[in-house]
Amino acid sequence: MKKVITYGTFDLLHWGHINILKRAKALGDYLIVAISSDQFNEIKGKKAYHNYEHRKMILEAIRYVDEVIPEHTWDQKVQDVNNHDVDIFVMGDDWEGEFDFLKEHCEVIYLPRTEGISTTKIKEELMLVKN
Ligand code: C2G
Repeated sequence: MKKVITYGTFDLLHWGHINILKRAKALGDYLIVAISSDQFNEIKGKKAYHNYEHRKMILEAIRYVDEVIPEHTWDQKVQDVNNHDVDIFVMGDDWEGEFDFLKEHCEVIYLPRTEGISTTKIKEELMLVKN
């Protein structure tokens, strides 16, 4: 069984997120998503609209996702890959090269981001509507 893992906040879930989850799952048989905890989001300088529990619930409802685990730190990826017997690590190419250190543990694939959508874009456009 080929296992894939990807990481992210996945706030205000949108079709760009679904695109990468769909493509990540298509690379193997089992997809693990490590979703950023609220505390880790603070470290990333992100404030998610939905809290960790709700973002986890939403991701677990997606047909492409087989397992959701928490992401607490930048440097848990090697142990995640080893502990979960992961074969492929996938991220959007806005992270191109950032996680190449994982190449000695698993395959590392950066997939093109989906253009035209982002959580930030959603928030900004909703602000305009409100005002
Ligand atoms: N993504 C995408 N296309 C978009 C928006 C996001 O392909 N239009 C991808 C990102 O490249 C990332 C994933 O969706 O691979 C999740 O995006 P975020 O929730 O913004 O995750 P991020 O804050 O980049 O966290 O340790 C890694 C970090 O946790 C990544």
